[in-house]
Amino acid sequence: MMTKMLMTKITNMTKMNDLDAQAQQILRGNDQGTYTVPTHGLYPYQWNWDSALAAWGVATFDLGRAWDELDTLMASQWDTGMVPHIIFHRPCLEYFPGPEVWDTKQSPPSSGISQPPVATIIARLIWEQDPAIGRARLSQVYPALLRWHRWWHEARCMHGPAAVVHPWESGRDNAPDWDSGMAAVDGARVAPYVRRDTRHVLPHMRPTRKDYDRYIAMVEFGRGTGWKDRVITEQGPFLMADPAITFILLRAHEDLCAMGRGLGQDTSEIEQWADALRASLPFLWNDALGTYDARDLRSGAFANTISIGGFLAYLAGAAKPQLDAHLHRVWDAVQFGIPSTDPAHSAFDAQKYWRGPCWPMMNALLALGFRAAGRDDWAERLRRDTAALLAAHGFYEYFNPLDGTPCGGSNFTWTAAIWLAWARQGSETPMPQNDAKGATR
Ligand code: 9WN
Repeated sequence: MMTKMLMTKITNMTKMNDLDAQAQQILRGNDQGTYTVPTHGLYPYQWNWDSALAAWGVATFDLGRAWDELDTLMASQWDTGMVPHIIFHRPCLEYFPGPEVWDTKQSPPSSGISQPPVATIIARLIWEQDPAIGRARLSQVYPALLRWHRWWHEARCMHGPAAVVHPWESGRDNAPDWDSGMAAVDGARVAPYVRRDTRHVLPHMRPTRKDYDRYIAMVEFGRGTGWKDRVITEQGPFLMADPAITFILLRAHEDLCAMGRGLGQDTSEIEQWADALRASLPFLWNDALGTYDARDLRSGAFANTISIGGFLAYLAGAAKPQLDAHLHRVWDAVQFGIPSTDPAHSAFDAQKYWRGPCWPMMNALLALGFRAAGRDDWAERLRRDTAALLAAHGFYEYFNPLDGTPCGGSNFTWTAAIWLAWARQGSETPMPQNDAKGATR
């Protein structure tokens, strides 16, 4: 007779297999041949860090296709070295602002700003998965990654830490981290426009109209300069130092060095960038708050926000005891994973985009950091939290960290990808019984 434990184990394994199949199906369904959209409708183009995470997930069942994803992303690189945050491979009216608003005059058409350089971190992970196949594929993308890192160093790290010229460049679009910088942007004079995002997702989960006016004003400014980085960083309406990109870039520099050495390249230039970037970390340390904090590079003011931006310090071996304390306070305050903004912050909102929700892809990056910091126990706790969340609620863009309510887009690429590449690992994953209620319209 089968024991209860054995039956539970078999049930759990069946559920795992179902979830694996579902996740693969989502990635295949969002696959456009040589790149993957984050989700149909809401985000119908190729996004930079989404694509990198897609590659990580796809690598679990088709390594060649995973490398193709990175190739397509890097093929959109500008002559300046910048790799854009959106690549508009084919026309689609479902998204605003589209290629005509950005008007970057690139081929393929793209946006005029970048996104966190997660692609380098992922390239190393999939290279190490099979170094024999990876070596040839890596030699193709390595020069482009190197040029992109040089661009970060020259075009965005001129004040030390990595700066963003638009909240969209941070990937954490409407995090309270950007509120003070956003307040200085005049959105009152933007050309009339129609939003498309709120046709796909409930408006209370998305940024406000006022936020959008300012986002578009920043795009109009960039377009007016002909997308000249120097003019945008010196005279643009918004310039803030982003701890998250700074830490991701530090980790990416380290990964690029490892890959460069593996290819027999001289990596001294990358090491110098990394040294300079690390030396800038004290500038981001908000001692009064005990965290790394976003900082307005025009006024010097801190954002005064405890968020995942600061927690990514583990990824760069830069954590401190005060940060450990905040991390655990914030983590213990919610049911699922690590919330994007401190629940004690006055701007915390459990369902509004980056103002509080839990983002499984962020959990995956944080867990990479915890492992690098030797905190395998934290990484495992986070993995189990994330696996339980996805098993109960499905593959949505992000979630309410208090009760797991799915938010944003459904059938979401990066959530499916991190399930396959990270969250599903290990047999101890708890498998709740309840089903998801969709967030998308
Ligand atoms: C603007 C695609 C992207 C993510 C970002 C996320 C959201 C876009 C938007 O969706 O941003 O880039 O229109 O809201 O904030 O991190 O890459 O998933």
